[in-house]
Amino acid sequence: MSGDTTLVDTVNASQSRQVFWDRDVYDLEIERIFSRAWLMLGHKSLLPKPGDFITTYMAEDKIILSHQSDGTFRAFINSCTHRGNQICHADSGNAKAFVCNYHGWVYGQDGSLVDVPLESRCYHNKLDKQELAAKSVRVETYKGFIFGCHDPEAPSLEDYLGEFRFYLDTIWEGGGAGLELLGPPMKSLLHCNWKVPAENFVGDGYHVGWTHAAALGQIGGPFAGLAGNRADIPFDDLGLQFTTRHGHGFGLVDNAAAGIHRKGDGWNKYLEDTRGEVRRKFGADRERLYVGHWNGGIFPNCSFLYGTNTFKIWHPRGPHEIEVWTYTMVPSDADPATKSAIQREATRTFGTAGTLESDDGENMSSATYVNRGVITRDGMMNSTMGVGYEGPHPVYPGIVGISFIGETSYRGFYRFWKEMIDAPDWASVKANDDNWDSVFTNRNFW
Ligand code: UNU
Ligand code: FES
Ligand code: FE
Repeated sequence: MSGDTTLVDTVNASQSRQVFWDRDVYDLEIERIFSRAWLMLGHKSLLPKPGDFITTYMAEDKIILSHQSDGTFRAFINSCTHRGNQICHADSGNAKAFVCNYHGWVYGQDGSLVDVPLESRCYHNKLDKQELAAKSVRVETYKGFIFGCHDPEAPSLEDYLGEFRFYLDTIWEGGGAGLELLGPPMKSLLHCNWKVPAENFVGDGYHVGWTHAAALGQIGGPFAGLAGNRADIPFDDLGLQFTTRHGHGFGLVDNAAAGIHRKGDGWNKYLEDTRGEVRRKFGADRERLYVGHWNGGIFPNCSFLYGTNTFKIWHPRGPHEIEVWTYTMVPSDADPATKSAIQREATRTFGTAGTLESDDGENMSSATYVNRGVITRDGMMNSTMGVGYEGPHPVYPGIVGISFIGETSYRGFYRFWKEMIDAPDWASVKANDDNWDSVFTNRNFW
C-alpha cells in the first residue's frame, strides 16, 4: 500500500475505519509516521546523572537513551550488531557500558562498539568496530523533554513542535522551573489501535461528561457540572480547543487545572503562587492557559492531561494493541510533598487502574475490535463537531475552536496524519503544509 488519500476525508471530516484495523495501514504508519516524526523518549529528570540510562521504544523498535559524560543525551537501537540480541534488558540504571548477554560485545554509553571478546584471536584484527556501532537515533531536547527521530531529513525538534511551543512554553516553562516527569512509568497493555487514545486525548472533550459521568460525580469540583451532559452546561464558555500545523493540539477547560484532583491543595497553591510570574512572562492570555485543564497530544503518540498531570506514551504493538506508559508530570521546583500528592492523584485517576483510565479502556478496545466485522469496517467515522465554529485567532496560534467540546483538534490530528501518510519525504510534507490551515474554512470566525 502506498499513500492513500481516501483514508481521511478532510473536507467532510471523516476517517475510514480501516485506520483502526488494517495491517497495511499500520505498516504504512510505521514507515511514514513513526520512522520520520519526532517521538517522545522522556524527560531528563528520568536520567539526571551522567551514565544514567532508560530503555524505551520508538514504535516497536527498542531504544537505549543514555546520559553522556558531556551532559548530552544519545539514543541508539537496543539490538546488538553481532547477531541481533537485545543489548540491555534493564528498564533503567547507571552504566559505564552495555555488555551484550549473548557473546559479550561491549557498547559505550554512546552506542559505539568498544570491546569484542577475543577480538584479535577470533577476528584476526579484521573487525571494523566503528562500522559496528549500535544504530544511532537523532536526539533533541525541548525544555528538558527528550525526543528521538530516525529521519535525517526531518526538521529540527523546535520546527516540528512549531507554533505548539507557544502553548507548551506556558506549562513546560511556566512560572517556575517548569515541569518534569516522575517515573518509572506504569506499564499496561490495552487492546486497541494507538490512534484511539491519541485522538481521544488530543481532541475529545465530548466524552468527558458521558464516559466519565460517574467518576466526575464522585470527584465533584469544576468538572462535576459536566457529569451526564446536563442541559445547563455552558458549552461555549467552558474553554477552547486548539490544533497546530503538525497535528499537535489540546482542549482547554478554563480555571480547572487541578479539577480532577480531589486533594489538589498543594498543586492549587503552587499554581496560585506562580501564575503571577506566568502573567508577567507570557501575558494574561497565556496565564489563562496555565490555570486551565488541558487534554493534549504531541503528534503522533504522546498524550497528556495538564492539571491532572498524567503523561502517556502509547507504544504501538501491531494494529490492535498498545503498551501504555504512564508517567506523572510535576513542577520541578515544587516541594516533595506536593510532587508526591500530585503523583498520587494522577495515579488514582489516570494510572493503570485509575478511576477515569478504566472508564476509557473499554471504549478504546471496542472502537478497535468492532472493526473485525468486514461490513462494519467498510464504513467511515465522523468528526464534524464544530466545523465552521473555528478559525485563526487574534491571540492564539494555529486554529482555535469555539469550545472545549468540539472536534477541531481531531480534524487537525487526522489532517497531519494524512499529510505524513501521503508524503514521500519531509520536503513534500513541508511544501504541502505551508497552507495547512486552509481546510479550516471559516477565516473570520474569531
Ligand atoms: O478523559 C479525558 N481525556 C479528560 C478528562 C479530559 C479533560 C478532563 C478530564
Ligand atoms: Fe460516539 Fe458511540 S457515541 S462512539
Ligand atoms: Fe477519558
